[in-house]
Amino acid sequence: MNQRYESAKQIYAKYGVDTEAAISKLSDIRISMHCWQADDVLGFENNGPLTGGIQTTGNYPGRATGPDQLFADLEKALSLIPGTHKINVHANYAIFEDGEFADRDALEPKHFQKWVDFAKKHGMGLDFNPTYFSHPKANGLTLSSPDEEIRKFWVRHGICCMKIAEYFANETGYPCVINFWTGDGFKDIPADRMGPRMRYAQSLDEILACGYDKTKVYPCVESKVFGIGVESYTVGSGEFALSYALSRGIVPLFDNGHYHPTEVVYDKLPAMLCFSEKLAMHITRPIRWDSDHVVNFDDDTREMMMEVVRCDALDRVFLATDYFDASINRVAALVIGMRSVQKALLYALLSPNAEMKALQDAGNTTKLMMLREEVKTLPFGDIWAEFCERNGACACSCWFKEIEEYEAEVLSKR
Ligand code: RNT
Ligand code: ZN
Repeated sequence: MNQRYESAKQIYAKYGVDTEAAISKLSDIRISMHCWQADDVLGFENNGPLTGGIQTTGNYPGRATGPDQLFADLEKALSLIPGTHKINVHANYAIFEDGEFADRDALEPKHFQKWVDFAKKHGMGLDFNPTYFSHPKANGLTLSSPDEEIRKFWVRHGICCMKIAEYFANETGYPCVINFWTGDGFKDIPADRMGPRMRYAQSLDEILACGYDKTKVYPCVESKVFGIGVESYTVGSGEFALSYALSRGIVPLFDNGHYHPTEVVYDKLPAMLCFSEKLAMHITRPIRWDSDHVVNFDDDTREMMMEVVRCDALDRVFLATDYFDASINRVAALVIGMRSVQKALLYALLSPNAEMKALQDAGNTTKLMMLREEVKTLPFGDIWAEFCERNGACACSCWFKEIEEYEAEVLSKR
């Protein structure tokens, strides 16, 4: 018996919080871990720099190059994260056999078979993302392009990706969330703001018309406020993405780095849950801008997870991580970010939410404030440690020793 856990359990019980229920709920939550932190979003095509208004900074040694290294890094990260999760794959991580190459509009399920093998080996599901950047045909607009040839190319890419998403769902047995994001936009003031948006909507309509199993494939559209080199105008703005998703019955995706700095995603979630059965999230840490720092157990992350829990929406919100820091050990970055999301979820599950809601409804804001502050110092760490131990991961910082060993033996030799 773990004495610290037993004592913490009793303290939480005084607040009406059942720690066993919280631990068991958290054990069932699968977070979609993005594959692109391990190699700075470069993918396996090796044909150029990262584009699309996103950027990694830093040159920490040991970046994964090629599928074997990437799989090894993901495997190492997964072994240090409690629970079983999903992997979020991007289309530019297609794996070609010797000499073979397929352009983005000719990708097939077979190019992702190794991802399926990897997922099956770990009992995981896979999510997917078409890649509308880092490609010669993505120098300007993609799905919103006025050039029909370019626009159609990217529509075909979207359709290929829908098929791959369905393949992932069929093979793994878990539904596949497929997220549409493009960096389409303009550096300087556009003369036509509506045209590109009408074309983007048309392109998405053409992709979704390919026909797919709605119980297995969940298409999402991710909005954004601006990107590097795309400062004046973004085609897939917040209003566009929400209106498109709701009007077509697909899923709006919220990346918390994609809003003006004082806008908060934790207030958007409960608003949208009034209208949309499903929502999706990219959990990131924007510092001053969409900087995609590694997720930490901070106020923003806590409040977002608090809303998912309080709205009883754990089965309605698809959780995924999305960040890329090239200045630190990338495997550690994956572990820290995933564990931070789990901590935030646990913190939310350990809050006396029903009582706090009742206090709000009764207008007792004094007691509500008192409670909110008191729970901050409850022995959260003891419950987290118990959760980690029960879910096959180290509870304290000793997991980092494995990172150091891995760095010495594997990463530093690349
Ligand atoms: C970019 C978006 C998008 C990407 C990934 C790689 O700002 O957040 O989700 O990070 O597609
Ligand atoms: Zn994102």
